[in-house]
Amino acid sequence: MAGVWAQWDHVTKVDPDKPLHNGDTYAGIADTGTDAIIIGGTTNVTEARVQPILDALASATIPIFVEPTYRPSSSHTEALSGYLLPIVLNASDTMWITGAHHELVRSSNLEWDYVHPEAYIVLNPTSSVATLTQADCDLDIDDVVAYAELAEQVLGQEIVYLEYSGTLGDPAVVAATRNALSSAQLFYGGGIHDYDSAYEMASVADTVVVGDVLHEAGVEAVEATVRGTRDAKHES
Ligand code: 1GP
Repeated sequence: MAGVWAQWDHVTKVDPDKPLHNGDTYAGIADTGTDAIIIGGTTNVTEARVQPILDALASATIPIFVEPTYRPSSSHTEALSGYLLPIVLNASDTMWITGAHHELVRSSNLEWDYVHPEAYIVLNPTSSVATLTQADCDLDIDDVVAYAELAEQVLGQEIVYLEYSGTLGDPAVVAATRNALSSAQLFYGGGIHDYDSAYEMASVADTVVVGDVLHEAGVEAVEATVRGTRDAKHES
């Protein structure tokens, strides 16, 4: 059975370490038309920071997932659909390939039906995720495509995530990566900030993820990215 993410064209990532834009509410994010919310970030995705956000989203009807950097005490609740566990394929620090995950499995009691891996390929060398994971971002298009094929065909990953966090990526790389996948869902994240950038990336990825635009420009700007995504999908 395909994962729920097969239905997602547009995802909004909420970083619990960053404030919302002036006057925005968490509940307002669910009204933008985005298909799902992921609560995640490079640092401080702790239960203490995540729980108030889940509480504020209690009436949301879209799926809400967490990329935890903590040991969750429960697998899912009414407000929480489950956990997405990033595996950074091009990390040089193995902590981010199996290390943190091993510790999580050893020390928690998760229900596996609610836990899904995401195969990240980190591509912006100046991003904090690249620094933390010591990602090798010196990759040409064939390298990226090979990581994606490795993810799907060897490691059995259902989500491949091109992570350009903080900068708009190369649409040719995204398109080539999607062409190389057979059924895995290609997530693209990085630098989407308006209608046009969303349209461009939604034309070449299965799912686009917006993050900074929420915190820096607010829910109306997120709505513009939803419109760009919808238009791109209608035309494809
Ligand atoms: C970050 O991929 C997401 O994990 C989105 O990136 O913050 O650059 O939108 P931005």
